[in-house]
Amino acid sequence: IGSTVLGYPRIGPRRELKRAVESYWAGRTDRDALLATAARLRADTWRDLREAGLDSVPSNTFSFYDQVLDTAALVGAIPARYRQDHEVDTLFAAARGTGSLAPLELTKWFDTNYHYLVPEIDETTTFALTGDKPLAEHREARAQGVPTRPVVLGPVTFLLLAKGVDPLSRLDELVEVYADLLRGLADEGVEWVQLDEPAFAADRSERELVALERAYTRLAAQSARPQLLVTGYYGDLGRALGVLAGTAVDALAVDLVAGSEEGLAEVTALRGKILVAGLVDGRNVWRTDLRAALARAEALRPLAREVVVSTSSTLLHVPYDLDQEQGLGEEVRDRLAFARQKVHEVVLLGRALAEGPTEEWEAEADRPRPAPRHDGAVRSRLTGLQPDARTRAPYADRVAAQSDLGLPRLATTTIGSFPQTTEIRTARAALRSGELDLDGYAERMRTEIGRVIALQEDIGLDVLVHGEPERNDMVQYFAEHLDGVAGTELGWVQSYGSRCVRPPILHGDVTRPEPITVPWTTHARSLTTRQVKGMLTGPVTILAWSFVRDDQPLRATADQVALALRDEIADLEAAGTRVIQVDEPALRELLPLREADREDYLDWSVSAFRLATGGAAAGTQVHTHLCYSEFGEVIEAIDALDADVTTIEAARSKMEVLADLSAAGFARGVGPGVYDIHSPRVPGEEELVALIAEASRAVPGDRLWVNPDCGLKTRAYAEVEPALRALVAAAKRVRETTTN
Ligand code: THG
Ligand code: ZN
Repeated sequence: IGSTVLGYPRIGPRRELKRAVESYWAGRTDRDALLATAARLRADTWRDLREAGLDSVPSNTFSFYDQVLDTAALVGAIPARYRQDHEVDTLFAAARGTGSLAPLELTKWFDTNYHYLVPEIDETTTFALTGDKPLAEHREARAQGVPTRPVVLGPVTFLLLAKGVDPLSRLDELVEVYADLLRGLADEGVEWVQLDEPAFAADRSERELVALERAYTRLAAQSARPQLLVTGYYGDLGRALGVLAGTAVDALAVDLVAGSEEGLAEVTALRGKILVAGLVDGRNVWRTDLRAALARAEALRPLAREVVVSTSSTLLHVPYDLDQEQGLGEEVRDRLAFARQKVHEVVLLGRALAEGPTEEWEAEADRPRPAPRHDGAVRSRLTGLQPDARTRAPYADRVAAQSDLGLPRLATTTIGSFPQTTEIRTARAALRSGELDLDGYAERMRTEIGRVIALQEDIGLDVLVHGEPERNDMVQYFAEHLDGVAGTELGWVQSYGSRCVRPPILHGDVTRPEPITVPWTTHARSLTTRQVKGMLTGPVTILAWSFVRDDQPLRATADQVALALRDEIADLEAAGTRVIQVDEPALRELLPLREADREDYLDWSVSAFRLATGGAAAGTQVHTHLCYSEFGEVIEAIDALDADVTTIEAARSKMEVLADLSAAGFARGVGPGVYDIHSPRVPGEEELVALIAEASRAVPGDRLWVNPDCGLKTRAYAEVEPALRALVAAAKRVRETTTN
């Protein structure tokens, strides 16, 4: 194979696919226009990868929405209820729902910031080869003169990601469909196929490893088939590597960035295989140290029949092209590589491995790499921290010190953001284009804050928020206001479907040049006598949704961010703010795939949160907010955050979290979300009364908060206002009819 990459971004260098798809959804363009844009994006990708000099170019890395959904369509596993006349409409119906149907469930893809649609497998699922996307795209590329290697999600990972009663029990049937697929590809002259099994970078049971062995023994035994490359990225394959090497598959890809060489030498069966060495980081944006990578590749040679250079994972998680960025300073730019630059690194390494270092390789390897921004002050502050810097006064003392906040039992609040209206977006666009100056912009934001405060007073909420009109994204906003962090102009990365994010780049020591949120919160407080919550994004979430420097432990970067937030909290307090929320929606997200790595992660993440909040006075009520319902594995960590009030997503998990929390001994304030903001549906007062009453049986009224389950920025006022009125009325009724 020589040199290759395991996958590539697909939204288009300027989000062309997002625009095409959303315009098709809105009925502004027809299907042919959508298909034409998609074909052009694929063609551009194959041409670029070919011209860059890759020996093996992947295909089937394109997707209209999600590759797991595509795989479901390929093997006949899209539930019949979604079926439409045209395949692309079926995909969109399953992904987005229809007037009468809810969509498939969307959830996080391993430990990345990408989200996939969860296949539903039940007794009505009949696996069959019902699509030809891998073959069709291979033909399309070949017509363009580019032979490609189709990439398909592997059968075992597909079933492990699916929901239903024991999907893995359907493996043998599914593997026969993959065998059909391989036969068809071989008939067409396809030489290599890549099957991705990232589920095996996480802990797997004996039964799951046996399933893996069974699947690949069968697929490799197929007589008419392309050569098989099996990957398992986002970490070490662990025992799965030996299992796969023991089958007759032809090549194995290992992630040498999230994982390591450790243990490869013991897998003697690897010696007969092609080893695809993932040396160029597929998930982060740093340039590769080519000398170190080449040395590692050389050292692998005795362990395999042939060594091929590749990326550690698909490049789906990094932006397209550094050359599109105009605003990055050289001291940052010269340390970066986006997808296109990473392809070039892979090509250079592949050639250097085959023929020895070329002049071009030397030049790139020696191109100076500026040192990260160094800030002695933040470093000495961290080394000189007092032992109690991460510990607040005992909870009972805090409760006493906060008693003058004047809050009722079953206090009501919201999570922080209010709807982002057209006026807000227009003002932001006008600021960007220069039509509006900073003062004019700030004036519009203050007007909006005034509106939101007046509305909350009228509704009768107890703890108000300023509504966050000035924030585009809760991480990007803070990143833009910190030193040591860079933003991009076109560094978009797919989050789910047509939705993208532009992760900031945490490239150097982080400091806060001046207060970030204080003027907005202070303005909001000046308009009301009620408490207004200060709103911050926590250090773990800032790291989780950014590209983070890899020259020091995450722990060290998290603590620097935490100190900036600690100072922001001190400034909010000094300005008179008594309630401050530090959001950590991503705490669960960043949880490592392997159990063995979790203790260390939970230790640094909880420590960083506590460093951010540990300077708050006893009389300051610290809130935190966590999204997503699967809290089981992190419940003790949530407790260890030691926040006075924790609001959580619970509407969809029917208050089950409350039981989990009390079982874990959680005894501080808690606000289980009482309605689902992800849906436009307005909850009725009666159902809210029932939910709040149920919650009040588990949590005493002075610790129970009543709130929606997440921020309101994606909703419209037409839904938000009646929903909040119902929420306040319901809380009041339960307050009057209960005594605990
Ligand atoms: N911010 C960031 N990362 C996130 C989330 C976030 N990761 C997890 C989760 N939330 C992902 N959810 C979304 C929800 C909406 C959008 C993206 C990710 C979204 N993006 C706009 C789009 O694609 O049109 C662009 C937003 C922008 O202009 O910045 O709607 O909340 N960092
Ligand atoms: Zn949330």
